[in-house]
Amino acid sequence: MDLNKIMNDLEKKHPGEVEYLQAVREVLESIEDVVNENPHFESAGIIERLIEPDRVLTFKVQWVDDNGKVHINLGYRVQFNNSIGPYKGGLRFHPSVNLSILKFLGFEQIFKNSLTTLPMGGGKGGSDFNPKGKSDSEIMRFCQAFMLELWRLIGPNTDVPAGDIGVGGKEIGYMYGMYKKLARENTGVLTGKGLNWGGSLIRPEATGFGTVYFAKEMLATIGETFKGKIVAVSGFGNVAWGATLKVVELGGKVVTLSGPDGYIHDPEGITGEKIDYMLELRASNQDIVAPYAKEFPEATFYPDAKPWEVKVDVALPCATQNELGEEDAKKLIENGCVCIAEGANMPSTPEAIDIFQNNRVLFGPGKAANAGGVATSGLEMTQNAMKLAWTREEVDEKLHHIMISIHNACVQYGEREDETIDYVKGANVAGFLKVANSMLDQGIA
Ligand code: NDP
Ligand code: 2IT
Repeated sequence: MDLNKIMNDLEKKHPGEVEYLQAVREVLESIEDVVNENPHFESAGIIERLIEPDRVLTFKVQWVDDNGKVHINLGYRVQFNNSIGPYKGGLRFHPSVNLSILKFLGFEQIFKNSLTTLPMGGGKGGSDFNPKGKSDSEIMRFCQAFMLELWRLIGPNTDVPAGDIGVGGKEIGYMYGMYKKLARENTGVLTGKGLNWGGSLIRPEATGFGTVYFAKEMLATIGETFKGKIVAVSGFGNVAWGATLKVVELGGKVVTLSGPDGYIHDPEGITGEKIDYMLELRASNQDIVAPYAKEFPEATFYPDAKPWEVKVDVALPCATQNELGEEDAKKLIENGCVCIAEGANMPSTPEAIDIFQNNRVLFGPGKAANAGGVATSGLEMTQNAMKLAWTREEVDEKLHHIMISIHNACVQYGEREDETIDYVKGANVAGFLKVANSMLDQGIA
């Protein structure tokens, strides 16, 4: 495989799509050997077919705010690859959303979903709509207008969206209500639904829980546990919340959370009512974390800074892409951090990843470490198909088992000669092989 040629061609076709090109390069670099060992992948054009989405759908979303003013946003759905199951992946509502970001997320989703062991292909969608500061009725009208276009493109056996940044249970509810009316059916077309109408227990917690289950397995490879560990978490959204809950349950101490305005350092640990307060902050729709330090005076707010400067044993980036750079990685290593597990998608830059890998610390990339969210979405689809609901314990046990199996797959394909584990390679190769072999089986259609 001529990696440079493939990347140059892709860049020419999609100039300026930096996040997408970054995500593709990272995967291709780590599967290069496997592709070269399997010439039939090359003759079937597997790589070229895999890096280009099946289709990209864009549409206009027009809605009216509470003052009667008309707004126009862009809506997208990127259907990337459905070799192992229906397209599956979240919807992101954030002003930064563009095609490059959704294509990177859709591409990552292919391998992540493959790792879950469940039959789900890769996709992603969203809008540049900014939910910040919007009233509930504005959010409802936007979600309805968005679904007015999206509903034709999705279905319980073709493409099943869920949440991501800016899309939680509330938005899924408004979108589901509109879908049901337009499609005249009541099916599991979205995941992350409310518990009363087809949602799964544990889905809200699943991404964060899964990240911590994965980190627990990583720590076990060096004879360590979460007990007594000091942990930095970034973000204060859905993933950060679930991760904090689980770290505390396993005996660790979470000392940071962050927002776009800066980070909070709480040396006493974020537990109990403080974790509940994260939900309140989030629900306030203001997206700032500074008020935490007013509510809990033992904490300090550091404006325009990142939590990676705090001395911790474990780091869980749970906010957004490229939020942890080279200098941050150096700082974490200098301070003795032994394990980084990505709750967010692609939060570490390529330079930061190199530093983690070269220093042989445990580094779990998002497509493995945060796969628990979509895995539990898959379990929600299973329950919907059976028209049954599992208990909390049943779902949690299945999620835990899936995270252990993803860890095993990373070890199988990522073990280095020095017996440490390259989780990036392990996750990419394991995820890739299942998809590539399915594409071969199904011919060029
Ligand atoms: P939420 O919307 O619940 O929370 C994310 C929040 O983090 C955003 O509102 C954003 O605020 C804030 N944020 C953005 N940039 C930064 C930053 N630099 N530092 C700190 N905070 C920041 O989203 P989720 O918790 O669902 O998603 C977080 C990450 O996890 C994303 O990368 C997502 O793709 C990933 N993920 C989510 C899954 C899920 O099931 N929800 C599953 C797997 C991965 P603002 O809007 O002000 O920029
Ligand atoms: O990035 C992700 O895996 C998600 N946002 C969850 C996707 C899903 O379909 O549950």
